[in-house]
Amino acid sequence: MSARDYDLEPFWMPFTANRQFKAAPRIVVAAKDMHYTAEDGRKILDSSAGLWCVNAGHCREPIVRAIKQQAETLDFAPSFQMGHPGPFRLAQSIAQLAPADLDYVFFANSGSEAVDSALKIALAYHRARGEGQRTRLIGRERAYHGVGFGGMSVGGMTLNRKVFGAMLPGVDHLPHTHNLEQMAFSRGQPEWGAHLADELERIVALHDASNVAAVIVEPVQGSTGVIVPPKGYLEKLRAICDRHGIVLIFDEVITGFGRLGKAFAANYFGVIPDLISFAKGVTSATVPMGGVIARKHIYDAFMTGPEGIELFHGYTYSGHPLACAAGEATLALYHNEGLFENARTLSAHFEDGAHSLKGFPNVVDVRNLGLMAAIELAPRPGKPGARGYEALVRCFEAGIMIRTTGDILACSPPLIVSKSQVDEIFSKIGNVLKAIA
Ligand code: PXG
Repeated sequence: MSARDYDLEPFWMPFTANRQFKAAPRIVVAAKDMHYTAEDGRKILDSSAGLWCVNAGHCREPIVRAIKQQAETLDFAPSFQMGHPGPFRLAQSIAQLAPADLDYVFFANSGSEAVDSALKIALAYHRARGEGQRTRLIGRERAYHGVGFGGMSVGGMTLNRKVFGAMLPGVDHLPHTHNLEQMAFSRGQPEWGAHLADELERIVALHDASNVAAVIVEPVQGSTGVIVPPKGYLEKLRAICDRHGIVLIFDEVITGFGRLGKAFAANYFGVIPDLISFAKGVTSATVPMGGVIARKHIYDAFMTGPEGIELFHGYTYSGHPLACAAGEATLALYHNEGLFENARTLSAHFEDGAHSLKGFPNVVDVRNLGLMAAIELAPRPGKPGARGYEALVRCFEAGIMIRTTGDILACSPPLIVSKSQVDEIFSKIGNVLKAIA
């Protein structure tokens, strides 16, 4: 192991067992294409695209060049009462990728900010139309929408909420759709579960639709372990929202920019929300960026009001020049290299690879869509998460980076992944599963 010229101690790590990690750290010091380099020089195959975000692969030359050039030319420009070309250009490219009618783009700097922006836009939209009493928000169990107070409130991962107080008032949660008895080892969308969308009707009836502002869902739930929507489920949510004038938000922070082989999950499923939150893949994670894409009727509702500032919301770094330069170069690279198509083409092989782990020790489910897959392990009695964590550590030792949530192992490789790298991912995970009790 290389000698470190820094201390591990003062850094308070996010979402990490600090004491456990610092006792046996896994530090990466460089990355290129599909691989990280660990501090001892070992190459680690990145099967999780970092945290579901490095969709173009690591340190890609055109993106690096664009960021360098931008840093030398215009480091920062205020985005309040001023502009620079970056966000105008990038918004146009994003709107072209999004389904028709999703034409207006607001920029933030992370997925959490994107989600809170989307929730605020939904509330302000109703207010602008004279329906300001529509304030209730509906999320879903097991959802991850980031860590802001809005995203946490509509989110549904218990440990992310448990110690942070009362959160936003007026929030309900749909049931999650994960049910091992009904859908274990489904390939792609499960047949069972569309009826769970009817719960939305029940919640709306309870409060009366006139009080409900928005429903937010991840089209495929990522963080909680790749929960794929049952066939017909998203269509039902869309129909119920239409029936009651409720804004439907797809949180596409993970599913956006090619993860399912199309630009957005909305394109993939053919279900068109009113707002999309995005982040991660927009810059392939090279510079932090997030945002919201709005349908025309939402934007128009703001623009037909009285003269003046239409949306009292924004960030110092909204449309930051470096993020915009990175975003433009990233979208060009996705296009030039056909990376969404690559994801689409490879997804059947990826599905076969993931499902080849059926029957391995402790595997209770395998599920997948596009280039997302999860392998769920039975927990060790009385020690939830221990088996998953050991799998993560052993995979890293075997030269592959995976992501775990509890005892669920998740894979979501960069979209440049090759067939043989897909094979390597699942054979290494298989070897680890055979080795751990
Ligand atoms: N929405 C969704 C759907 C996400 O997946 C966020 C919002 C928040 O994004 P920021 O940029 O504020 O982190 C996310 C983030 C994991 C993992 O391993 C997932 C995320 C972030 C970190 C780890 O599951 N998703």
